[in-house]
Amino acid sequence: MEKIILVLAALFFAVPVFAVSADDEIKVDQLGYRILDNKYAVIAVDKAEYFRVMRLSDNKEMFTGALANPVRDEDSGDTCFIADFTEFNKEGVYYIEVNREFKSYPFTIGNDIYNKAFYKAARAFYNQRCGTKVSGPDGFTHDACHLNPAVFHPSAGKGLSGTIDASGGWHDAGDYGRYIVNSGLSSATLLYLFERNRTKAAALKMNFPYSGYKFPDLLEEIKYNLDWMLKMQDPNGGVYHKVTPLQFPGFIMPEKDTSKEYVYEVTSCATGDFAAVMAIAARVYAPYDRIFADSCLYASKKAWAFLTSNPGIIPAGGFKNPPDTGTGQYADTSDTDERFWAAVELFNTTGENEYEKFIEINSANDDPMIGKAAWWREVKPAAMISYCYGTQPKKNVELDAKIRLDLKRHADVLMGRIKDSGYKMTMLKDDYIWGSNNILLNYSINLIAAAELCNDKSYLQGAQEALHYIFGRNPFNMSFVTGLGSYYCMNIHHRPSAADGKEEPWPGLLAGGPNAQKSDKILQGMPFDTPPMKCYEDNLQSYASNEVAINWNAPLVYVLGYFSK
Ligand code: G3I
Ligand code: 9MR
Ligand code: ZN
Repeated sequence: MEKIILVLAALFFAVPVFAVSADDEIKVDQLGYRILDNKYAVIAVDKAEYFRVMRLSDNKEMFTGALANPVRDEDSGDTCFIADFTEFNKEGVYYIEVNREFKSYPFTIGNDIYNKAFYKAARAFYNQRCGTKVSGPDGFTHDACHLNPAVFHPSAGKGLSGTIDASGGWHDAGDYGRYIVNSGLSSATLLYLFERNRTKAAALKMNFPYSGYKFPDLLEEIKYNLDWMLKMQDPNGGVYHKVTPLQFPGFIMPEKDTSKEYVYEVTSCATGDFAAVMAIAARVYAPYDRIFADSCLYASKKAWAFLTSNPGIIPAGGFKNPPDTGTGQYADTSDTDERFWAAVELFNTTGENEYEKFIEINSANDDPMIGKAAWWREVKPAAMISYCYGTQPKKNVELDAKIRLDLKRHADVLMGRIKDSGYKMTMLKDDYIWGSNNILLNYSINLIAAAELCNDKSYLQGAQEALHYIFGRNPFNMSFVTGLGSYYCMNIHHRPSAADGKEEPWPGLLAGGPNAQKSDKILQGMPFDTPPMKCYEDNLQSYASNEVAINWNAPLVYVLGYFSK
């Protein structure tokens, strides 16, 4: 089935649009493939004999290969032939043709294919800024928003009354709420990229409409959110859970949203996440601003002190919205992983024995030490990896070795899943839940860590397969990132994209992806036997598969940054 996508040839010359046509049967990474890396396309047809790699400029055949032994991909229900053109490594722009009948979208073979995506996905954080006007060369803009003082919600606890300046930070997702828990892993993931890939991360330019700051652009952007997080710490060291209105606003621009905003109670999960992030920030910002770095460490230690004085989860049973509130919860019934993460990062930054002892006691029964992807509710995988990246001389070498051994075993399991899957995926059937694209990318973060910490570069090939899926090699033959690829999601559940009067969605935003839980009416309208990987619709109303969120863009930025040139 051929699909024709109209693409503006050039914005400046009003050149008539030209059409890029493709057949959905052939799925490729619409950004492309690096020169010496694995290169697979997926051909979802019942019968196919051979494929050809054709040069786009003149339709010249550049490579040809046989197609045999298709894989029945259970998670999509597709029969997948794999077109392997790995050995073809001539830079250029191509498309795949099958049986002289079907052809793919164009793609590039080159080592800088991720650079533009890295920039757009990182800049999406700037576009999510709250409390300030955002503008830029891409023409997407909103005025300053949510500047009124917030009031403490009555449920916030005794002694908390009046108003608080809770302005700033990043809008969480398609809504304008700001949530400490989700800010935690999101900010940390970006800080980890900087810490572990400093050269590339520090070289990223984000086109801010202002100058005079003293940090590399990515750190300038992250600091915008850290500054807001620091406002959310109570004098007792605990951290308030979120700042949102009572209910989600309509689909209006942020500056039009005059909803009264409430700050909600201190929670131990938020406090643990906060302590971890601020400890990471303390070491990453130290070379640029010692005073800011020290303030982060002070705040982290204060949060840790609050946690040690309150050993049980706060509130009991974990956060729940009060009856009058319908915004996001980021509800979690366990805070042990957040406490563990705080200890790891405080140890990585200070080397102090108190944290090392906590780490040893609270990992003694973990077996395996790592076997899943990190996500906002389960941060321990990120903590385990961070412990191994840590460089403190008093680190427990046996614990470090045990984590690395289990990380390698986990990576081998992921590589086995890729090998057996038609779409070369690390995902389990049960991973197709709300924000599944984020889980996929966090598996890739684990594979990158295994390559570096277990000294086996073969895992990097596996880590990249997630990017090929995200950018088009999926059942929808569509890029899940706005503004990237020939054909990408257009109707994301994102208030500025829906309210700004433009057809184009705000760029660089990753849609949550297939969600077999079918947690919205659009997904519930799908046939009951829809395979997990197909429980997605590019529909504004499908917030459970087509929203965007900072904790989904963060691992995208991390993996793109790692593989960019
Ligand atoms: O982890 C369990 C899994 O073990 C279980 O098998 C599966 C099926 O029951 O459920 C999994 O938990 C789900 C979790 O997402 C997985 O990510 C929960 O059921 C599901 O309710 C939860 O959804 C969260 C959603 O808010 C609703 O609470 C998403 O994680 C979270 O990303 C999303 O966050 C929203 C904010 O609240 C508001 N801002 C937008 C943002 C993105 O949609
Ligand atoms: O827009 C909201 C989105 O940010 C949340 O992730 C989602 C789930 O909490 O809820 C969305 O808001 C919808 C609400 O849940 C139901 N009424 C329609 C709202 C807008 O789609
Ligand atoms: Zn705002």
